[in-house]
Amino acid sequence: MMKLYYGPGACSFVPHAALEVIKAATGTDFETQTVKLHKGEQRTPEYLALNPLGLVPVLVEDGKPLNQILAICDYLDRRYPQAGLLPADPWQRAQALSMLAWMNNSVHPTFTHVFRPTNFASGEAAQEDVKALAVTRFREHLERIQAMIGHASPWLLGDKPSFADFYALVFLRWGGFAAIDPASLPAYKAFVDRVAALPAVASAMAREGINLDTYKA
Ligand SMILES: N[C@@H](CCC(=O)N[C@@H](CS)C(=O)NCC(=O)O)C(=O)O
Repeated sequence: MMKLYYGPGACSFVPHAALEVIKAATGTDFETQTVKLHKGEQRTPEYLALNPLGLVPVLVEDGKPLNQILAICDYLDRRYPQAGLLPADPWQRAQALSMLAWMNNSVHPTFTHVFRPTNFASGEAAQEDVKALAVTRFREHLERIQAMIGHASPWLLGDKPSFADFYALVFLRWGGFAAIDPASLPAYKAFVDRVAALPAVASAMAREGINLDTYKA
């Protein structure tokens, strides 16, 4: 049985929600293992054997680990095409991967600068500066996603909810932690409410023990 290692509220939510979609579409069950990032569980020798970078997610299939969200998304789609997680048409599929690559290699690392400024500057003032600029850049990314949502039909990758929608939910939640008020991105917020109401997404959120209410004024 496939097993996903995830951190509650982390980017691992993207494959987690996808596994729930696959389960609903095909009956394929999966196991999960929580990795408490704040407790450093991603740096134990056992975990580093699965992912030497000490990051979630890891998908284990037949006892073998697969790292990196994009690779996991591609694998899940090819293994369970019935779930319709990525478009079948080659051009549409490449466009979908383009959006996911941008989310994974640009939007996501911008937030890493907000969350862990100590990784990017040594002095306290410099860290505050890194964080403040990263919040500005992150907000710009959220506005780009809001513009993409304006063209969603009805989901970001087309007629079926998928990875990009789940990533969009994760990013808006993270924005709340960075004091970005979701009410200031109303179309984005309405979209995420719609994503969160999907039964597969609601199941993954319940298992992770997370909600959308991360913003504190
Ligand atoms: N590019 C990686 C990014 C993974 C990543 O950044 N994971 C974060 C959580 S969102 C993590 O595990 N952080 C733990 C840490 O920094 O110690 C992927 O796609 O899997």
